[in-house]
Amino acid sequence: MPANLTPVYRKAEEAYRAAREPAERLEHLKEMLRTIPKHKGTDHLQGDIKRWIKELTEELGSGKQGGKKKGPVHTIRPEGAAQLSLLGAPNAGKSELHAKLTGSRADIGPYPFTTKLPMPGMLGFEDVWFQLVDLPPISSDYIEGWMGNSLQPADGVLLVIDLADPDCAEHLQAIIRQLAEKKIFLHGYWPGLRGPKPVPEPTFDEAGEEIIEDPFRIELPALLVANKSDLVADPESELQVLVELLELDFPTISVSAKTGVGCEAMGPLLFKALQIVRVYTKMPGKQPELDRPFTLRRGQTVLDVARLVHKDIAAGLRYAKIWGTEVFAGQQVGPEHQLADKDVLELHMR
Ligand SMILES: Nc1nc2c(ncn2[C@@H]2O[C@H](COP(=O)(O)OP(=O)(O)OP(=O)(O)O)[C@@H](O)[C@H]2O)c(=O)[nH]1
Ligand SMILES: [Mg+2]
Repeated sequence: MPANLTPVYRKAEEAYRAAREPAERLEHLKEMLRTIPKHKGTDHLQGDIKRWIKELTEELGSGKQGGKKKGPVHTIRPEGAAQLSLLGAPNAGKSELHAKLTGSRADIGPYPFTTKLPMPGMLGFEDVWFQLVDLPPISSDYIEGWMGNSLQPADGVLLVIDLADPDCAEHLQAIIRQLAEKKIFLHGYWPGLRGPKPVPEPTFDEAGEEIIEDPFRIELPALLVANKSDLVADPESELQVLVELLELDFPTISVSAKTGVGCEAMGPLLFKALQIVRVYTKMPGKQPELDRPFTLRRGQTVLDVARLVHKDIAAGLRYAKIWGTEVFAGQQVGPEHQLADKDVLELHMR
């Protein structure tokens, strides 16, 4: 990636990366294209930006003529504490697992390529909801062109394999290769399991300019979900062999979507892996609202909760009173105080 990119461009790029709504991302992409220095060194990047603008414009059905027919939706708007996408080879059991975990009516078929479009569903754990998105399969010779778009809002991936399939190692390698071609990279760093992915040391080109990362690269933590455990005699050792053979560094879980064995562990595992923190708010002198927590991640602060409540509250926030496991009851804390699971917060404004 060439450097020599202006601060204005970098700002647009940062905004693009932070945006989750497709319409918002499209705006930032246009700003990136407008502000990118136009020279040979940025040709490649300009091409990428144009391609993404085209894809998103199609996705949003807002072609130049305005009257273009709206196509199917490939990007699911995130809801709940996190969005997890189900990826895997044809017939691995993604849809059956989706149906089992979320109660969805995902199409399930004993033949490959049953699922054609993304389908959301919600998996509950205690008072937290995770959004699971069932997706079409990836095979050695096919991946949907819009897969990158679809994975943009995802917080993580459930990489579903059919443990009973003798070709499952090859399928897995093919999937990783197909994703890499779309600049999608899976890793095993879930913040609550192995800690967050280390930030690489900066690298420099011959001219001493910092080489910056490709803005369109997607990196996601993945969980290897070994499905159809009901069809193998010893799922754990089978899984172990596969992990060692392919030198995979993803955390694993073995399940049977058919019998439900192992499925109950998914919610608690995601909760831990993503370091979800639940926060309940209360009004002074009133009981906290315990039915609907705000969900954040470990490391997020009182100010982040205020932002979730309302931007005016965030703007006027002075301090909070807090009840929880890591504080004195009713302790007064500032906007930057980091929250712990099940904290109760009373926000005070200027
Ligand atoms: N024995 C057994 N069969 C399963 C299990 N999970 C799924 N199946 C079966 O495997 C076949 C494929 O399941 P699907 O859920 O449609 O697979 P998929 O991965 O969504 O397939 P595509 O949509 O083509 O990518 C169906 O016949 C399911 O009933 C399982 O845990 N055990
Ligand atoms: Mg399916």
